[in-house]
Amino acid sequence: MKTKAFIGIGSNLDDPIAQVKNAIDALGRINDARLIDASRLYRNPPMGPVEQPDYVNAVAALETGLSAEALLAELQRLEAEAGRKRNGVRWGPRPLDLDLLLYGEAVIDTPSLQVPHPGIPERAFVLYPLAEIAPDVSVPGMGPIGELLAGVSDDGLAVIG
Ligand code: 5RZ
Ligand code: CA
Ligand code: CA
Repeated sequence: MKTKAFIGIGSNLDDPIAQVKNAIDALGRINDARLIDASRLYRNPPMGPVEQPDYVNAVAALETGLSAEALLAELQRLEAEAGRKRNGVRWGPRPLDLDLLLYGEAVIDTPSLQVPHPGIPERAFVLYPLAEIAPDVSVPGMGPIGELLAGVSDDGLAVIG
């Protein structure tokens, strides 16, 4: 069974634009995954409690035969390859963050994986690029992307290039 999955990409260290572009390429090289689409890149201020540099964010769509758990393991491998250190600072700066946003219409809630990603509804840096490549998607348990988008401001979100 092939499943369409959406991946949130973020970077705010070590040349974020290059990190995000490299990550999109690397997603397409995952075994048993094919890159279907990728959004433009968006620069935007950090959300959350930690003071840190601005982020570059994007969203990619994959078609994959991998399970959600196997895909998550591949995302974590790519984060580590980009030099990400697990230093105990939650929500701190990182050279690469890859989030499994959606995995088909699956709802998964385990200690290691929550899908849909619980941060989707309040994060403009996820919703705008996701809507760009999937304007008709509905987020299981959260609603149509158009309705979610109407609930957040695009203030501070700038398309790169
Ligand atoms: C958001 C954490 C709200 C706590 C978060 C990114 C609260 C970010 C990113 C931008 C983080 C997070 C997790 N800001 N902040 N882009 N990641 N712009 O989103 O990828 S930390 Br409250
Ligand atoms: Ca993450
Ligand atoms: Ca994230």
